[in-house]
Amino acid sequence: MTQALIVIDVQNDFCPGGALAVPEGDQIVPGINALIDAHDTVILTQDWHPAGHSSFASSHAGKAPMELVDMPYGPQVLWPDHCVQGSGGAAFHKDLNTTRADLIIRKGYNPAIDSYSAFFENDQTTPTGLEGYLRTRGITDLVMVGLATDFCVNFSAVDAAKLGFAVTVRQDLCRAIDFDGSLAAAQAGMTAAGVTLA
Ligand code: VGL
Ligand code: ZN
Repeated sequence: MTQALIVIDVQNDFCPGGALAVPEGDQIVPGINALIDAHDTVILTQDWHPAGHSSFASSHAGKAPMELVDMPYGPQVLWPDHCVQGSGGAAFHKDLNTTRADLIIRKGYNPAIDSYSAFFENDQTTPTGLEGYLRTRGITDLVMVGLATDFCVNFSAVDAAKLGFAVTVRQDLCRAIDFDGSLAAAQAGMTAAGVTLA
């Protein structure tokens, strides 16, 4: 078995005080650092949007954060401006140990398409390249932790399972936005996709 740890979006904007703060988002950092020490292969993801991104409510006249819009690729939740490329909010939490990361994969850089998943943009078609990276390195098993359980962790875990990777989500090292039942739906969806929730 060749295993990688994937640390999803542990960035300032998803921590308390950030633009899209996930409750207790910062509390998972010490546990994630311990897990990083225990893994040979560590990959970090970073939500990385250009200013004016189409997932920002501020880009849609008359729309507020958490409202839905119809995009060409389907319904999209609108968010507060967050993780703008190069901003302090897009930086990793200051206590996250980023030193041992083999790869930092950025996502959400396409102005017209959001990307919750580390594997495919929200059109569920455009690849980020992570699948090829993992396969060419012979990695078969993935452990996922980070933010937010019900969005980027969920979409990454389900896509990875669909691609044939063996996926475990360490829920104790994730925190959720939990908006309108999204956490329960995500847990059901991950389980149905064959993801192990630990
Ligand atoms: C995320 C909403 C928007 C996440 C990213 O990391 O879960 N959620 N962008
Ligand atoms: Zn985002």
